[in-house]
Amino acid sequence: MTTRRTLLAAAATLVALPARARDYTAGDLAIMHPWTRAAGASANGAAFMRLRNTGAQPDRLISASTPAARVVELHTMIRDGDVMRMRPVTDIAVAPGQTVELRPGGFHVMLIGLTGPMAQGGRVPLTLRFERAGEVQVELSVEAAGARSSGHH
Ligand SMILES: [Cu+2]
Repeated sequence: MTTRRTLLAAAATLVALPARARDYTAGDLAIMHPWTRAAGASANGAAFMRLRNTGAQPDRLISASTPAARVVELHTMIRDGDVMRMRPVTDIAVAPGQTVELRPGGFHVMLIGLTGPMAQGGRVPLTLRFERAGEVQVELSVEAAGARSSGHH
């Protein structure tokens, strides 16, 4: 795993990405590349990341908060006929040995009512609360408004 991470870091350096999302750890959980999209004040936003459970116990993301939004919810996307709709979920489970991806079109942390603009290239603080790993502070790297990924995948 260490070798793989080193290779990823080297690849990121070569590509010279505009905004670099960081990785975080909390107990047995790795929170990788947390990111969001540029958006104006009072709009809604969404945060994405990968969650990897390297331990032997299940864990769950149970809530999140940020000063950047009035309300923060955990959402998934469900197919409703031929449209995709967002739906709140009570938690996002991360089983032992699993990696769960929060990404456009799937699970995301919904940022409702941004308290200010999120500018591309900036960083936005986000507190994640896990059932086992507890509270983790991360920073979202703000990518372009229409970005489909953090550019690290
Ligand atoms: Cu949503």
